[in-house]
Amino acid sequence: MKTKNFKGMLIEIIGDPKLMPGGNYIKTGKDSAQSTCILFAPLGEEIGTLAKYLAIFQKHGVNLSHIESRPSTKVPNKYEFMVECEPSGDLGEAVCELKDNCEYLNIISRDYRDNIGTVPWFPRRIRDLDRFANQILSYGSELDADHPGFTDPVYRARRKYFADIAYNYRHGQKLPHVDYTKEEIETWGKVFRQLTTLYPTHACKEHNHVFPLLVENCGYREDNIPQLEDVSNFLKDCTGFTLRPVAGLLSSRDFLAGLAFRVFHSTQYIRHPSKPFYTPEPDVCHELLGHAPLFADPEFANFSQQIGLASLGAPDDYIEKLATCFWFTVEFGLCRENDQVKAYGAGLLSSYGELQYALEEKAEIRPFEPAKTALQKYPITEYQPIYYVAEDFEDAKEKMIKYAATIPKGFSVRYDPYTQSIEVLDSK
Ligand code: HBI
Ligand code: NLE
Ligand code: FE
Repeated sequence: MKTKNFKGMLIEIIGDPKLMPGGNYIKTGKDSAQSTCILFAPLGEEIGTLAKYLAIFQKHGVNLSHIESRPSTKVPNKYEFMVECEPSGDLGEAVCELKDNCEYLNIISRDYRDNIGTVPWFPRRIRDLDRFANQILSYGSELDADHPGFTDPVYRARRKYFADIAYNYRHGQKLPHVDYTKEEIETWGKVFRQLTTLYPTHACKEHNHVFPLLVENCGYREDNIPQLEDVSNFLKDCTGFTLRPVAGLLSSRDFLAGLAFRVFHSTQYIRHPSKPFYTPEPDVCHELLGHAPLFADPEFANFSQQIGLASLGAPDDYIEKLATCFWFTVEFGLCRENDQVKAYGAGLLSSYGELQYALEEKAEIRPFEPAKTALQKYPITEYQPIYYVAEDFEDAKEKMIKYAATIPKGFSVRYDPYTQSIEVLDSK
């Protein structure tokens, strides 16, 4: 969406990276609603010119809350900088001066005031998802000091390797094939062996139905980490869902938008071997053992896509509500099966520790009711104190559709699977 901003300069607002609440490993930054993010590439060949650019912000009194340099996606062999600016000083002047001294510059606005009266940008065609690659909130190799892999140089190098492949992936390419190391396969093996002892009693029937098919078709085994490509092809045959590698954490807006296209952004690295049974971060165990089986279920696929469609162009506060609904369903949902409660949330199905805990009846359990569930706060680095129970996926989907109708948008959207694009219908 093109819009005027910063003293009439034409800029492009690309989404609104909103973050998950709280957390240790997963960076949340400052109040993202108030900060503005700028991406720019230095002029010429020199690298290490960051100081020169930082002086421009200093001159205009702009405080920065985050500074990052990374390979440019636009120009090969070039670096770009990403900075997050607090609302301070004369940002307009700083941007003008920067623009004159840059190869390119993009403003990714995170300021509500810039979006008044406009609809946040959203992808219309499946290739538009390529835009998210350079809007990662934290690159998959930037580990926080409390991450179990923080002081492990081998692990960090692997995380960089995985982040780089995902960063360079574009729609239509073959999904990158990875040779996992012996240690990585051992970690997967531990997770796989323990979880598969619980699935028959703890996982929902849909998960238990699909799992043997993944064993048969996609190389799900204790001694093999399946390839995203094989799993993606399998899902495509079942429900049209596909996987796409992702270099790090996406904003809720971007992550949910993928679901509108039946695209699931998947990490490919594996958790650190010291914490096999619970990690707050998504990893290949979480994506392939937790998420993938359910995306093969038609009702669950419909439900997930509905959350995605509801998110397109939704205001920020509703993105947060939808992300919360996603959290308590797709990530940590429980469902009723006869007179029992089973797990269908991927965060449970990929954590041996939390899967046991969630069904021990120590945590509080409430019925899934989007309008209420959407307001619940939750921790992201420890077991959930509250879980929500769905009757079944169809019921959850109907409820989501009703809830989505309450989101203030001046338009509605429909997905056209033939063209893999979103049709926008102007009046509701
Ligand atoms: N980004 N890469 C990635 N993986 C996720 O699982 C993920 C994300 N961003 C947000 C998110 N999950 C959700 O918890 C909601 O905010 C949508
Ligand atoms: N806690 C989950 C696990 O250990 O597999 C991952 C959750 C990702 C949101
Ligand atoms: Fe997940």
